Amino acid sequence: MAGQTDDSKRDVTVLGLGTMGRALAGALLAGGARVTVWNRTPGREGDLVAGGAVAAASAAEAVAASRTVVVCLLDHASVHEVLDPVADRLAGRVLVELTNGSPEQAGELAGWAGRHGVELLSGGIMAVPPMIGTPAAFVLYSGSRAVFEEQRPLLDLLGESVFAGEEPGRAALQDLALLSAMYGMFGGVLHAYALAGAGGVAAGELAPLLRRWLGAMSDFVDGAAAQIDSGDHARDVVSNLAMQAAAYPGLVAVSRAHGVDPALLTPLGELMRRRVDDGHGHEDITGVVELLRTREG
Ligand code: FVH
Repeated sequence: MAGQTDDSKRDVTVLGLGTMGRALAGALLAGGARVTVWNRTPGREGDLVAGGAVAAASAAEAVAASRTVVVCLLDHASVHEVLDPVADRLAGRVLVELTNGSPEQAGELAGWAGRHGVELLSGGIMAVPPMIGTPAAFVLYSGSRAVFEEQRPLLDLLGESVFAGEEPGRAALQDLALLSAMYGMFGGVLHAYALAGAGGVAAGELAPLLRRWLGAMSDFVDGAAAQIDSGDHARDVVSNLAMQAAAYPGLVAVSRAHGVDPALLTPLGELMRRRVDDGHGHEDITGVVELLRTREG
């Protein structure tokens, strides 16, 4: 990166102007970057151009405009569809890939980038579009630490930049782990609203209680990490699994009795019961993680 000027670090191209791509481009513009944008379907760049962005006529033109190229498209296949034809132009530039994907896809793209002389940072956006550019947003990156540090002033315009490691798939792995937890929470919240609603309690009435309860229970995250990393699920147990497994069928039965499908609850209940049956009732619920591992990690 020798010879780079501060100005050249603030030239950035955004490929893909979906809901997220537009938010990314908007935050970069707001942060003072010179932004070039391109989208497969024209017409999505209007407000960005009004805000100072340059609309490129083609992906090739867009890539040529900046040393840093951010790509945020629907999926891995669309990334290759857009980038393969412009690989030669990307050589010597930094590609910041923010499309959702798997660790394996990130690894594949890292190989592709290496063969084409492209510096790759693979990112995982931990934000929804309105959060981009606010302190609530953070983005995970993997790739070369030197490239990450060089790009950081630009990346920080999107949200807090968190370096996940040099292994290409690491950001994607952490992103998907965080999304798994998010969907578990979404499932729990939806079940809670369905059950409360079946008994005549409106979601809006339950909401402040739910927010308070989930906030208090978020301490589980750190305690569970200590138990899981030590492999000692009997350490610092507050509510043992046998007790929880005994109470859990009540949630399922009451749901059924109120006409609410317990589909989102039953898998965890079955795992808890198996773990108790295997002799781990004195431990914490974190021992369930041992049943989720289908091969040695
Ligand atoms: N939006 C969100 O809440 C989440 C937050 C976390 C990160 N995700 C991931 O971000 C990627 C983009 O998501 P998005 O919300 O911008 O998605 P869309 O609004 O549907 O825009 C999709 C863009 O992809 C373009 N595109 C699709 N297929 C192709 C293709 N074959 N060739 C070129 N471009 C393609 C599409 O273009 P167009 O349909 O307007 O022509 C949009 O620009 C995604 O990975 C999320 O998982 C978002």
